[in-house]
Amino acid sequence: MTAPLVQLVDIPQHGDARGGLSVAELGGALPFLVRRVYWIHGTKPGVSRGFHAHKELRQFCVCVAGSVRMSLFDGRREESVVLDSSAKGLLIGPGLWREIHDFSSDSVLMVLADAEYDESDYIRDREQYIRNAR
Ligand code: T46
Repeated sequence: MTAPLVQLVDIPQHGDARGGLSVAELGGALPFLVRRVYWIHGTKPGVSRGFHAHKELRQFCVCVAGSVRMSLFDGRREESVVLDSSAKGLLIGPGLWREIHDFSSDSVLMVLADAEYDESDYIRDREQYIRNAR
């Protein structure tokens, strides 16, 4: 049995009558120490992003507003998931090609990463990625 590419994690919810509060902490929803946070917002209509893999980086993606579709590819199999809830985090380990499509106009995709930005960790050439994945 092959492991699924899409790994969704439940994020504890502590909302009450005042509204929502979601928590991702080490030892809870988060399996790694966070060294960087970024968020993707204001994405223009029809735009897709990503189109790369990481050699080492681990990331935890939460769509905190709106929705996006994340597609993951390991060189053989492709799986896709719609992220539309701040109660679910998508864990993306190293070595997976990712593309992000179908951004809603109000989407905010927050990404927690286990390392600082490093362009040398990216594989941005799909053909090279597929060759390496074999
Ligand atoms: C990923 C997906 C989900 C930085 O300077 N620092 C950063 O931390 C990041 C993430 C980006 N940048 C610069 C590098 C580029 O000049 O911002 C520009 C846009 O980055 P990029 O084209 O890589 O953005 P996406 O949306 O295609 O990919 C991003 C992340 O880079 C990537 O790690 O997994 O979101």
